[in-house]
Amino acid sequence: MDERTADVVILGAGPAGLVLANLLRRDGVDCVVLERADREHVQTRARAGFLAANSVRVLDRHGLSAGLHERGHTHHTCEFRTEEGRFRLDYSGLGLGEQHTVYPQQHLVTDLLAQFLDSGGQVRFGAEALAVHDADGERPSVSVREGDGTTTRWRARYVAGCDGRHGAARTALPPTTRYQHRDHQVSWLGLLVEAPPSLDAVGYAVHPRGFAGHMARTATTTRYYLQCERGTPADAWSEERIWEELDLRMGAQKYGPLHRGPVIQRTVVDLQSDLLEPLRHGSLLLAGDAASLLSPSAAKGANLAILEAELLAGALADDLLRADPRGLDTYSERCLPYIHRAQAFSRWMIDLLHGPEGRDPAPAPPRGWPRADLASLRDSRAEQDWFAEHYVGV
Ligand code: RFL
Repeated sequence: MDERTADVVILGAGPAGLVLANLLRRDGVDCVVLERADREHVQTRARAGFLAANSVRVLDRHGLSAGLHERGHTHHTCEFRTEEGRFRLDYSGLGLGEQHTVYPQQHLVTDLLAQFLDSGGQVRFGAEALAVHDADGERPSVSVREGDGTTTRWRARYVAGCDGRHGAARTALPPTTRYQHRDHQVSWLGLLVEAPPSLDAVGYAVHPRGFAGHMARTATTTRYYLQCERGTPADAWSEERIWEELDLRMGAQKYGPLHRGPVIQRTVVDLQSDLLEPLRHGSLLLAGDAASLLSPSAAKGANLAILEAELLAGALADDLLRADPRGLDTYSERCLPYIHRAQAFSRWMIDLLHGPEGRDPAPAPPRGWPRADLASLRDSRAEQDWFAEHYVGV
């Protein structure tokens, strides 16, 4: 078997792996990124779009933000709709006064990849990590199936598991790892539509037929969500039915028509969250979705991934270049408060946006009937400040 070495082997070329790779390379740490998919796939996978102010600060700090400042746009308003009425919150004037930058994840990933490769960084596409070995010890290794079908073994000082929820890093964790998982019993049909945004705000519609959401992506694409029954296949609804449901739930008749266009991507997301604790197991460190999964209800996953990647990069550089292990020793405990807050807020958003129908009837929503929450969000400045701080923050 072919053997190779790098000080840090990074599994996965998503936001977590690529921010980490860029920061390590800039610090002069020897690293390689192993990515299961091909480059085209990685650069076109449409997922997140809302970057928190802190994510932009991290990317600014490390010279990784030129693309998002050039092509992204800031966003600071959300609109809640029910059958009874609607209200808007300009969250840039609430809480900490922060706003989002809308920049599709696939564009960010494309930028991060280009910067890493241009600086001489090494990404092996089509290289699937099969297993992480000896994570307990000082010389972990990763067995990898390369694109041509051959198997290689990468030896490292550290392995960074940035390979998402179904990656190899999670399977290398010992049984002592604490695993918390929550199924929120809600499913969304996520749609990417080739049409300009229909409103200048994130739209959240709480409707007896289920939740509907509207999120800008670019001048010509918009993401919509429709709550659907668990188990609904992604292609079950015709485009006609999709637009009927969106019109109805978003109150298009009352509040204005939605810009229609072809649905260019559809996926069903079962809203779930989980956490593997601690985030470090010997020489294996987790970041991004590999460490904790968040439901997309509050748009936190990519933002946590960026935050954790920066913390991990600093800790690895301190250890490898300056023989200072403190950052790695405390990596997990420094990340956990951010994860806990993001998960708590995402849960709160799920309760806010969904009625009891479509949810598991067993655990009652902790905050009661969601419209009471909506009313206090509409009327209470204290509630609005709290919302804004958590909505944009990580
Ligand atoms: P990623 O992006 O999943 O990247 C992991 C990479 O690892 C590769 N991989 C492997 N490579 C080698 N060997 C293996 N064995 C491998 N197994 C997997 C994969 O091919 C992939 O390239 O994880 P990362 O970097 O942790 O980033 C996490 C984010 O992608 C995720 O949290 C967000 O997309 C979540 N999310 C959102 N987050 C936000 O902050 N704001 C949003 O607006 C937002 N919208 C969303 C979202 C997620 C969504 N879905 C699809 C669940 C909207 C949606 C619809």
